[in-house]
Amino acid sequence: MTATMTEQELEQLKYPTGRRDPKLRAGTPQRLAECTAVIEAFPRKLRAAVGTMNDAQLDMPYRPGGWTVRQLVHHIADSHMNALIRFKWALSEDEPTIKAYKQDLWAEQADARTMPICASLDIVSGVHARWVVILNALSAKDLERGFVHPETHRRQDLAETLEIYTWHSGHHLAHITRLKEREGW
Ligand code: NI
Repeated sequence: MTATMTEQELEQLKYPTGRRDPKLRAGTPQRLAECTAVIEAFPRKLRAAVGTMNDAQLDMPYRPGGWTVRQLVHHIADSHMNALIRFKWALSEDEPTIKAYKQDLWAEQADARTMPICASLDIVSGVHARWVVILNALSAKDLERGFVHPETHRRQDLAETLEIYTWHSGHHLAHITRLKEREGW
């Protein structure tokens, strides 16, 4: 697969659910409910996807040159912890400037490369449980609250942010489930 991989095959491995549509905003009550359902179901789906994998399988890159499944699971915890904090900042302060983090360097640190995934599965479960309670309490006005990115200086509201993490959940879950399909695990 590696030697003859086309651009299109690599794109498919990198973006198994497609690239994120940057125009999407969870701005209607129906879409908010759909995204909340994805956020709520995700920890269970992630556990189901990785629950059958042994250590050798967890240390396999999900694509050539990509993170291992272990790094992916720890990355999801890193990313969604930051996401919950961004929601809480935006809901408690006026247009706060958030703290960016270097996700590639976080994924290279010892915890992400070597630790059993159970700690991060528990983080994801806890973070998503709290996130869902917040999402269920959001008003239309709350969804328009936002934060500012320190590097791009771009303002991002919570309706857009929720779409990003709805996509992000399915994106990484598909990395794992597609790898298992390809490997026949
Ligand atoms: Ni990611």
